Amino acid sequence: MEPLRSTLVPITLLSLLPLPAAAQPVPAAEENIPYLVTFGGNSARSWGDDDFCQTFFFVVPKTTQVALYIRVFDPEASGTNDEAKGPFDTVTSFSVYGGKGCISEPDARGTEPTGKYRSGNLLATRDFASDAKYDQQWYTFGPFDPHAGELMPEYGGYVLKVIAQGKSGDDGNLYRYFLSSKPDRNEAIEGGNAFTFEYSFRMHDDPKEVSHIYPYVDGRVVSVKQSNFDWDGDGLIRVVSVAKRGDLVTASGDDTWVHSEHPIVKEELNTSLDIRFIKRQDVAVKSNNVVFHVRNQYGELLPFFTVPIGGIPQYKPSIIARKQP
Ligand SMILES: [Ca+2]
Ligand SMILES: [Ca+2]
Ligand SMILES: [Ca+2]
Repeated sequence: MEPLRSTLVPITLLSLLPLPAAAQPVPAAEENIPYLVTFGGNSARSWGDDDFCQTFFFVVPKTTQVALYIRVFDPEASGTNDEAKGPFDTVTSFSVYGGKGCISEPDARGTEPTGKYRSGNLLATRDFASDAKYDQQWYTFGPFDPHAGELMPEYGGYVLKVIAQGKSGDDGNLYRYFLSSKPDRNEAIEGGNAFTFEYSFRMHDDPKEVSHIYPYVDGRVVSVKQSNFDWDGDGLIRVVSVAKRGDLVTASGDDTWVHSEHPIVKEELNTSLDIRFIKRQDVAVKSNNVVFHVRNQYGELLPFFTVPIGGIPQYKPSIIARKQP
C-alpha cells in the first residue's frame, strides 16, 4: 500500500496548502473566537459594540458548481448564550447581498454602516426577534447560485456579503456563520473562505484561552495602524508575524478606541499577521466584547480572512537578526 501523499509534502509547503474543510466555520477553529457579536440599535456602546452592525464577506471559488447556503447559528438574542440588558427585546436583521457593487462599492468596505453599505442585489433578508425557536439553532439562507456574488479575483472568486444589524433593543446578539453546500447541515464549500474588514467578537471567559485574527498584508503595505475598541484592559494584545515575535499593540479600556502603528518589513508582504488576544490572568474578565480593525498607510482596511492567506505565520528569528545593524 502506498504511503499517504500528505506525509511526503515538505513541511515548508504545508502552510500554502488549503486548510481542511473543517476550517470553514465563521469564526474558524484557528481563531478560537467563541462568537461574533452585534448589539441592538438602542444599546450602550460601553457594552462593547461601537456601531451595532457587522459585515462579513464570503468567498466562493469560480469553479464551484453547487448551490450555496449561508447558515446562521443562534440568530436571535435570547436564551443562554446571548447578553441580556433587562428583558430581551432586541431585533437583529441578517441580509445577504450579491451582484455588482456588493463589495466593490467603497462604502461596503468601510467600518461604519453609512452611505451605500447595503450595495449590490439583496438576495435574502430576515429579522430575528427574541424567538426561542432559533435559540441555539441554525437558520439557513439560500439556496444561492454559486455565481450570485460579485466576481473579485483579488479576493479569490465570487464574493457575497452578509450584514448583521441590530435594528432595535439593547441586548447583545451572539452568533456564528457557516458557508455550506447543504441546507440542513454544515458541509464546507471546497476552497471557500470568509473575511471582514472590522471584526466584532466575544472573548472567551476562561483566562487560558487565546483568540486570534489574521489580517492579510498585501504587497503595497509599508506600515499598519491597528485600532481596537472596548478591550476593557483584559490583558495583552500582541502581533506575531514572520518578522515579529509578539510586538505589543496599544490596548483599550472601557468604551474607547485606541490605535498604534507598526512598521511592516518586506518579508511580511503577502503574508498574514497573527493578532493574539491574551487575557489577563489575575482577574477573570467575563463577557468581553471587542472590535478591531487594521488600516495600511493609505488608510485602506486590511481584510481578516478566517482561513489566513498563506497560513498562520511562523516567526523566523533570522529576519529580525538581519534588521540589526
Ligand atoms: Ca433588553
Ligand atoms: Ca444569538
Ligand atoms: Ca468589552
